[in-house]
Amino acid sequence: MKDWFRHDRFGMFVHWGLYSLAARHEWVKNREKLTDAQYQRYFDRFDPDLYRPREWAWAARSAGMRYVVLTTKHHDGFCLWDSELTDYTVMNTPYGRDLLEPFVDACRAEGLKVGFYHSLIDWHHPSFPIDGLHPQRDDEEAKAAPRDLATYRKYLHGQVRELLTRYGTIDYLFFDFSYAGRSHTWGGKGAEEWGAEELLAMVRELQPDILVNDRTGLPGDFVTPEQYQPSGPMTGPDGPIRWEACQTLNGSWGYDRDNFDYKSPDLLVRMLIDGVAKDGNLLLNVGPTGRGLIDPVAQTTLEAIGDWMRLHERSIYGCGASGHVPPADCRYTQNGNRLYLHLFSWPFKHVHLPGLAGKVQYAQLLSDASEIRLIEPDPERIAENTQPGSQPPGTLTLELPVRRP
Ligand code: FUL
Repeated sequence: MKDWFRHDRFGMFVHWGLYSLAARHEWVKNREKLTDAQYQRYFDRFDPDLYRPREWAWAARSAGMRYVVLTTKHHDGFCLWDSELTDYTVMNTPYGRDLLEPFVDACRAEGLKVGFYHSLIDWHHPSFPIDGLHPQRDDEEAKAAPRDLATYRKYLHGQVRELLTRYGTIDYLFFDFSYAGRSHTWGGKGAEEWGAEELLAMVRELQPDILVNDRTGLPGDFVTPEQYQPSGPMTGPDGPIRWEACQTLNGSWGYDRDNFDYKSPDLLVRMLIDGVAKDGNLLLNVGPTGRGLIDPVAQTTLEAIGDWMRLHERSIYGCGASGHVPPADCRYTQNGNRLYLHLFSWPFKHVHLPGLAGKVQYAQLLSDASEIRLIEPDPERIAENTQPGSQPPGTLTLELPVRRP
């Protein structure tokens, strides 16, 4: 059941909430130490009149993504659904309607798996401790007020219950905030503070087939390297570990109007390939605007990735790491006995594949199915040094078109 994740490889992350109106990073409340009263201006104006989740789902699907993960609640505590446990929800903004139901419906209509992101930390809840990462960290009066963590824990668990009981099958859950290398410890050990064991047990009971990440501080079904590519396949004591790199388009998860430091489609495609070559997934983020639109640069980027995927998806879906070692600046992805060679830079004519002599029956360009000539090592030519390049024995040579097709 959970194998869809390894098969599908590519998903869309959506960071969307009140911070999309500030339009300067999803941590704006924290970075600018905004009080609840100051942050309220976004709540009072949250009215995404152009919210059409079918358009998001279509954009994801056309880019070759197979699942979408939406922030149900980010660290600012704002809830995108009609929670019975707080008034701090979309229902009390000018928009006044649940955002998750149409999202879930849109994903299903496009045949996409449905994922929820949910923050374990909450800068709005009155019982959430004010630690060094809280926007009110310098407010001595607020810090002195008693805060009952058990109350917050109950709230957190209750909300997760709502999310997992109201919208049918949810395939994926991304809890934030503890994770290897940046474990969040507000006066405790993270996992204990938010009752991770109990929380995970509830999640598994409510949605037996769901995949959950490891950011509760306890092991989960997959790990989530953030904004970096791991150096290779991941393994643990019980064998291979599922992993998924989450990456931004421009360094910000939430809509960041003045930030044009976008990664190119070419780089993003290479990240996707690099991940699959290391047996991992890519969850690529978009931060829609406060009106609910994916901004034009992100849109164009997704379309360009989609163009590539249309011709090359066979080298992504169902593929994983290969036991063969690729030449420099190349990656292999493999599905059964099909080996896909990805060239990050295009050689002038020949590419040499150590260890593959005698092992390849046929080669073709994936983009146009045109045959690629195989040059098996010829001992005589090696002796005369007329074999293309002087390659070690066992090296297969491919003759490529001079111009990248
Ligand atoms: C981080 C969060 O703090 C970021 O805002 C973002 O949601 C990222 C995916 O996870 O830990």
